[in-house]
Amino acid sequence: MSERPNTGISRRGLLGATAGGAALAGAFGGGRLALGTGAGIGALALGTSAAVAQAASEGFNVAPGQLDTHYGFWSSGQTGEMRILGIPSMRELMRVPVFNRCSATGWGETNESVRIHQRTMTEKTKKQLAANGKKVHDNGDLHHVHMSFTDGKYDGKYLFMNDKANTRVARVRADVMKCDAILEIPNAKAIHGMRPQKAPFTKYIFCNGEDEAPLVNDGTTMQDVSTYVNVFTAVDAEAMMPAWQVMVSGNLDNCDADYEGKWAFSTSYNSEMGMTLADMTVAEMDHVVIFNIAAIEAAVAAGEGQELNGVRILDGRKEAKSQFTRYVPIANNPHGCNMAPDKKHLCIGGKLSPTVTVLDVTKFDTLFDSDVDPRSVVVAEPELGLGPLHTAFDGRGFAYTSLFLDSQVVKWSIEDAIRAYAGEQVDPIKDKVDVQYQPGHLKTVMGETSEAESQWLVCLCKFSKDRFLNVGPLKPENDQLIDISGDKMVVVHDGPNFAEPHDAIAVAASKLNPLSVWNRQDPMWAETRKQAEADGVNLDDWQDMVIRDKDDPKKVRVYMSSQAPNFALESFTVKEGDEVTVIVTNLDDIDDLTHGFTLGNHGVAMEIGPQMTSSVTFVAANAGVYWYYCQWFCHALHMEMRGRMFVEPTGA
Ligand code: K7E
Ligand code: CUA
Ligand code: CA
Repeated sequence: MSERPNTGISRRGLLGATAGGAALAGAFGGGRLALGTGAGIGALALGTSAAVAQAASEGFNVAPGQLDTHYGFWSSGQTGEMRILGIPSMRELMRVPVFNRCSATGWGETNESVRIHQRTMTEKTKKQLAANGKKVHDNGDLHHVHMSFTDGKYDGKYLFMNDKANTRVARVRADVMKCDAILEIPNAKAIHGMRPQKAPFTKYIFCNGEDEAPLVNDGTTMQDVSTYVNVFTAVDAEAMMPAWQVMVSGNLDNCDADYEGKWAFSTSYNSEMGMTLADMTVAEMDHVVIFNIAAIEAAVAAGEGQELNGVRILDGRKEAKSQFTRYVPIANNPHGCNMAPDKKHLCIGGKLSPTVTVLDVTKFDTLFDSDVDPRSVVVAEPELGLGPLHTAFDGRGFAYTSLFLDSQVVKWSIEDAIRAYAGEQVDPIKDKVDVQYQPGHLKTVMGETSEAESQWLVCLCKFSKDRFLNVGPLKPENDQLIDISGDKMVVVHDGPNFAEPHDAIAVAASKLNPLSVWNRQDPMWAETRKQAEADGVNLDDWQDMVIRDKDDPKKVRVYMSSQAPNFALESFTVKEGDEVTVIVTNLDDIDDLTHGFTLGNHGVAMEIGPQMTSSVTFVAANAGVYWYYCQWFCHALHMEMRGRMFVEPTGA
């Protein structure tokens, strides 16, 4: 299908020999049905229990009381949260709500979290939500989590993540592991691929818009596909605001950035700008877009392009022939986009093609300097197996590619692939291992940084099939831990996971040092603090106050501190129809002493960590007595940590 050297037809050569794109897509989708017949079950490479025992002795089995060596940060797909796992134990350590509504912590309901949700919300979104009686979106589709970088290494400061469902990007502070910013990105649609700039530091978050739409999406040209565009966005990582945007030809899937801070690159599976599956797979070749950051920044500074919804947007489409972009043809419908820790090689997963295309990023300057063949930057294109999606890297020059259709991970040598492409007789494939089943992303520890390690690979499988007890029609996914320290890969652990982690990163524990107790001055509740000051309330001291707003007598603010096992207020009284804000400060200042506030029959619950202030606003619609209680077990008398809200009938 491309001009790559023919490395011989194997059973994995099937796709390369098929002509029709739609037929390929059919084969791809149908692959899961064929699964049961031996893609994995009979062929377990795991067979030698000696190998497993050896791996265990090398430390995958983290004993009770022992700590993991690495943090794993997992996406959760349509659940909308970020998860923290320990590696190598694969124990789930924490869930961090981001785009979802969280029953335990009140995320999406507390005033502090609603402010974060609404900070950059567009008027259109506000209108959409209000029409449905909502304050915030309470779903998200979080595919990718990545940490901020300094000089190509994780700096332990932030984690960034995308929401494909509602076109957003969020940031989690690594000091408290809480979301502190959500950005709704204007002009683009469906943020999918998302990566921080690796060097010299994470100035930008690069965000791919996956879905095409008219740039001014007001319904006037929606039937005219020629007015549709796709938009690439650079977000200012510190301000969490859009910095600039570039219109591109084709859609955008996954992205990554280089180790010099010069380029970003994105795969496109729909260079055709097709609206149907058949249309999206018709072309022999799609492409990777290369973004020239210096050229874009210069044009933005010079005021080129247009300003739309507060963002400067440049035209980087093919026909514009700008210095902002170059398009390198890649076999039909590529997916993964992974920069190797050697700082030189970019690997593009072929998906419908059984190949991974290796590009030399140090040659990208030549694409912008002259009219060379864009394929001249391709230095290897090994045929690896069926359905290559994503590639991970260790610190020894090996790459690991997930083969969705083959349900395997293939280990290969980048250097040998380059030699083979140049005509030498060398097989770049070093090992294959069966995984259960149909892997998407896979990650080595520290593998997307210049400090890649060579011990563990986590493979996130889309199907668990027969690996766990049957829990009904909805099955867990299966995240497998693979020991990659030896010549042969060994699967050492199955980790069931709920819908639906796409991607994960693994970070050495030494890179992080989260707080155990909040700083009382934390900006998370700065607005709440301002209101308290206006009300004459000292949030840092014992508070037991009920204040009725002078200007709006329907509004009541209830301030109460908490200290195990007491709320400062054993009861408070409001009137039917009042808009009540309850503000709770946890004055306990020791490790792991979280309180909560749950108000019976009001849909109200929130977390109040040590030294934290949280608040929630609701309307007391019905007269009567309602108990509130602490839902976080905090003390021998935790059950007794409760009080009453009296709601007086109107007119009382
Ligand atoms: Cu990173 Cu799942 Cu969104 Cu590939 S994507 S699998
Ligand atoms: Cu405080 Cu339970
Ligand atoms: Ca295509």
